Amino acid sequence: KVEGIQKGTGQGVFVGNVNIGTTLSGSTYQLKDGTRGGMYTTNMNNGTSGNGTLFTKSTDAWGNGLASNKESAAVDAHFGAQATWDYYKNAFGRSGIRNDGVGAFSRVHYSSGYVNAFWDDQCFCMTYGDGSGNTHPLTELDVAGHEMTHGVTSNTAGLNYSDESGGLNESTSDVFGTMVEFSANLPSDVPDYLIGELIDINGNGTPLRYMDKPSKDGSSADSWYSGVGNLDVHYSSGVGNHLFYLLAEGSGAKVINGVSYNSPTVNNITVTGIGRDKAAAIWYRALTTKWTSTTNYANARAGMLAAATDLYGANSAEYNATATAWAAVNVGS
Ligand code: ASN
Ligand code: ZN
Ligand code: CA
Repeated sequence: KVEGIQKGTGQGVFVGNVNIGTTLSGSTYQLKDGTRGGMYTTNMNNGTSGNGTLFTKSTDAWGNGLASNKESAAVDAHFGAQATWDYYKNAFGRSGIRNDGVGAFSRVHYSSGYVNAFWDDQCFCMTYGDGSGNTHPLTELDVAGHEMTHGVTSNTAGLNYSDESGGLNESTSDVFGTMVEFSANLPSDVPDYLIGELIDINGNGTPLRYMDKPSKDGSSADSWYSGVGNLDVHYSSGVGNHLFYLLAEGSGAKVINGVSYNSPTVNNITVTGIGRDKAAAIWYRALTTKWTSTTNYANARAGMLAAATDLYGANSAEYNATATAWAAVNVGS
């Protein structure tokens, strides 16, 4: 084989069998994408500082699907970074998190028993813990898309991570994490409007969040009220997540890829969905050209209406659906 860009095979804990971008250097394969801005994946080996050690091996087949194989979570993370890159590139022509052609790197096996994942603007890197008992890595695809979208948000609107803007920041990450999941359309991670449905973070098989009816998690807001911004940002995000679900799919009962949803609305307003690609396009345009660090939910509505006008025209069906969907979560009705 010629040195340089390769297409390897991987079996992740959650992604199943996938193709991943790798590199051949001498006779050693590296978990480093020869395209997509050179993104790569490293092993923290339970440490918490430094950039970790690049995964390398003598063959180009990585992981075995089991969390006990240290490469498996790396395959998930590497695929997650690749799928997030591809989604933003294909949907919006965005080249990486900063739109500068540089791929972020990913670190897996961070700390021990660490039940979280996070984006860091300073290292321009993604980090994943191995979860409870080091047997449930946090390397699910919608989590990868969620976390890397925090980088997109901080390089665009810069939504402050508190008050209503913080909820909108979190919601932006859930929206595009979900869009990444739909775009990858993996048989072993069938796309849905649930967040973290595979990592069993609650220990009882339930997902972390529900976009059709956010209050199903016991804490998130389904609609706006004065003071919603005082909630933790992972709960005030419910207003935005519910708005996105309604705009994409519409109100009421619906089955998508075998999952049943039932999305309520304020005053029983009926919302007819415009599809997730258009809903995401309106959201992305608002995020990148309308919203600022202090945008609250009322401002978010105004920005999305302006974005819908730019993309589809004033009083287009898409504009009107955006207005109706915001009213259905008690914003600007
Ligand atoms: N996983 C958390 C989140 O993205 C970590 C954080 O950065 N707050 O919301
Ligand atoms: Zn987040
Ligand atoms: Ca999901």
